[in-house]
Amino acid sequence: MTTFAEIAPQLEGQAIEVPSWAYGNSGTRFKVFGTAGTPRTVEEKVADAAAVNRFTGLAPKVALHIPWDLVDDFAALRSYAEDLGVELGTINSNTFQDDDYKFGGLTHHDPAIRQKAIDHHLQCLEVMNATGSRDLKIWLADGSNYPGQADIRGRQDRLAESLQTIYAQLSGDQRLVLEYKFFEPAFYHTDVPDWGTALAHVQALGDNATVCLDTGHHAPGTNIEFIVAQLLRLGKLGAFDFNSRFYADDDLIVGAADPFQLFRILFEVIRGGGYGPGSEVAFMLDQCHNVEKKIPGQIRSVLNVQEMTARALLVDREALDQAQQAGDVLGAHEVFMDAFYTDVRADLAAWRESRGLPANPMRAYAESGHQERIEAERVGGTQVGWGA
Ligand code: LRH
Ligand code: MN
Ligand code: MN
Repeated sequence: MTTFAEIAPQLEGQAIEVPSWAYGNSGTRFKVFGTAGTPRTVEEKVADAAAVNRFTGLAPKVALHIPWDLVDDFAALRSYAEDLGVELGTINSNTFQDDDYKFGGLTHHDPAIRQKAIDHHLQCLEVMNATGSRDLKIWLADGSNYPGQADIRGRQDRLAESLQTIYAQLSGDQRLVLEYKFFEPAFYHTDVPDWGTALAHVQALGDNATVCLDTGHHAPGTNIEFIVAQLLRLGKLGAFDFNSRFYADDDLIVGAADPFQLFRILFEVIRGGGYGPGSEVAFMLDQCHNVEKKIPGQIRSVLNVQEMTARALLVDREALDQAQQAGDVLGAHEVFMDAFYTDVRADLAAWRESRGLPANPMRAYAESGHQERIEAERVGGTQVGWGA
């Protein structure tokens, strides 16, 4: 049996990037509920991310979405973030909210619109140069609603060309990370619907292009940990967008819907060398908090990832290997489940305290008065939101 004390050193340095858009208002196509204390500026979003890091020690970077987080001076935003103890992380492009992209962006049949989408990505690269970000994350809403509406094959060819043009402009250790999603907003076909398509494109680009796996972007029943194992095996798992889902792309708190799935994913990450020093996999959250408070929602999320990481590290790999080699099906399963069922909360609390962090970050935040302060301070101005 592996003990918590044995795995504790491996929890050191765990970093989960938080998305700026988690702090803004969001909702469904039915309603966006405003929340007291919601940021009015990009700086206030960064400040909220910094609060999550202060209470947990787990979130040293905040991802930005362009143009939602467009500011005049990214170098200034960078030093503002650094003064608060966080860095600016992944830059996410956005070609899904401009009328010109009604029929696609990087895949569009009209070269002028395609060029506009390419230029947007080149602008994102400039932002990255100023923020010091490593990753350009591309998710495309491109697709079609009706059979016959679009030339599926032609769109793949144009996508490959557009990505090539963007990739050619990466500098230093910058990476292009391509995210897939099986449907929505397009309902018949999506141009990057699955990990196979994403992999085909990034493999054609080169070493600095990898795949982003958003846990909410799969059909029900998909074995996501298998995809993790395969992409790691091929050296092509670049990033996670963590969240959880009951039905579609729900963007709920990671680990809330299916903690066991999160455990299985993290086990494969660890098994495949995607965790710890030397790993290049970016752990990111991609979530919205529609009805709950946003900062505690993010604190809960990073703690869920930490908790399941600890449990996945607890799998007795030697015993598992022996049982597997012996063909001991139920023995192997038991080793796996023993780790999953181990409650690590008390150990984690003590571990946090030994590092000068609150034993219970959720309670510490609730008792800190921080929420009341931002609710009182942030009156006037316009609250930012998904799309603002
Ligand atoms: C698309 C997606 C993608 C976007 C984000 C806001 O569903 O997961 O990562 O950038 O949501
Ligand atoms: Mn995502
Ligand atoms: Mn999504």
